Amino acid sequence: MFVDHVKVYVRGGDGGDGMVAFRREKYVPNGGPAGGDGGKGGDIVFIVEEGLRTLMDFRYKRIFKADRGTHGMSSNKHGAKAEDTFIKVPPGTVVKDIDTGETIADLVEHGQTAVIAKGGRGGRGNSRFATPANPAPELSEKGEPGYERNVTLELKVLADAGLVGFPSVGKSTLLSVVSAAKPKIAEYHFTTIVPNLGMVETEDHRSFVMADLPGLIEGAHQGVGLGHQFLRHIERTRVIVHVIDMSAMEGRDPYEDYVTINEELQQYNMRLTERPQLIVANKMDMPDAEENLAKFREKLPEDARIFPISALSRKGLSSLLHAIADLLEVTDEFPLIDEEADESESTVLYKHESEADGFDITRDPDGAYVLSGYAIERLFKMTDFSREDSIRRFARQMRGMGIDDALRERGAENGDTVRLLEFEFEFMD
Ligand SMILES: Nc1nc2c(ncn2[C@@H]2O[C@H](COP(=O)(O)OP(=O)(O)OP(=O)(O)O)[C@@H](O)[C@H]2O)c(=O)[nH]1
Ligand SMILES: [Mg+2]
Repeated sequence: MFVDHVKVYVRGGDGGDGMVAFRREKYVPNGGPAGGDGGKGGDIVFIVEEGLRTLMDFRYKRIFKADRGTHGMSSNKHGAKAEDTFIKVPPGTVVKDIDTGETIADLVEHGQTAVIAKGGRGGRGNSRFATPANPAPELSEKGEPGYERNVTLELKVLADAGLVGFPSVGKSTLLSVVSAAKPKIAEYHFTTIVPNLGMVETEDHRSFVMADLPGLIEGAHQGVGLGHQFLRHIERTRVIVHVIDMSAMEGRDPYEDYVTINEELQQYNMRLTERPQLIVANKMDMPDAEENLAKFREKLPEDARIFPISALSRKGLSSLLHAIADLLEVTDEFPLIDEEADESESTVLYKHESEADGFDITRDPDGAYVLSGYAIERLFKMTDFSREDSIRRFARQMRGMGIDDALRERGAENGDTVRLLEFEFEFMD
């Protein structure tokens, strides 16, 4: 089975915890704070590996977590940063955040990388919290939790020219005779289930990448046949090479084939029809082909560019390749069609970051106030509640975020229960 669309959960490593420690030196009874910071958690980084052609590897492994940073140590030793976790993806992988719908990365070139989930920063050790008023704080932060997100990976083949057409019209055969690619060829339909790429060189030494795409049939845009998962690949090709079986030996009319496929392209996405298209009349070695071609021509506009070939007997190929190369020279790259005006370098933007300062207050059936929100939960997870100083700092920060005021506004009074994640505390006015 060909996998070109998967959902994956990624999570950066947690930061290491900061340490509470004090210097212990001979003859110095109470040394200053000496707790080191925790190390940063590892990032989840996607990296393009040229040799990969599918997202098959993600079929069974869909959860990726990076390592956590080491905890801070005494004598102001900082914890080590965790190694980043690199995950290989094939060229043409588009990564989207499922929650925001935003495209995070468009990974094209070999070795290209994108941070998909950042590791959390290390918690600060108590040395960092020393002030003149509190020179020996019993206070350190826990590591920041790693960032997490659910993403989809979509594979969009990167090719200059894409072969489209009904099944068995000879797309793979054509690719096999103009490039070194060895796609599977057979007379049954849907022989090709994975797009194949081949490097084509014209006689005058111009080269381009040609993709042999799985056959399309009526209703493909709605998922019929191998469905529109393959139409997606066409989005990336600059020139469409529309292959038609002129022998009509399967009983279909070549002109109707032509119309049907173009309608599928258009229904899948209007903008596919903006792409320059060449028509290849294949199987011209067959008995009725000339006659069929003449009828076909009549129904098409005068200036339609039709290239009669026989992929099997290798006829008519060089003028076709020249024409494709010429067309590529005057055709720009197409941007990803479904991109929602997203040009920003947003490699690491998380949904919760945009709502970083917000928080929600709801009520449980028992009347307790329930606090939620990314920032407050993060703060909570980074607080070491076993220490007085840490608890006091947490209370200060909550006040700073406006949470106390908001609770009061909602009617909270002294002694009321407030819940946050799995913990409860009393509201104190
Ligand atoms: N006579 C003749 N047969 C051809 C020609 N090109 C391809 N064929 C035959 O047509 C059949 C289908 O060829 P493929 O190249 O597998 O067709 P395809 O378009 O890739 O088909 P799918 O992958 O199923 O979409 C095979 O039996 C080929 O040998 C040609 O120029 N002339
Ligand atoms: Mg094929």
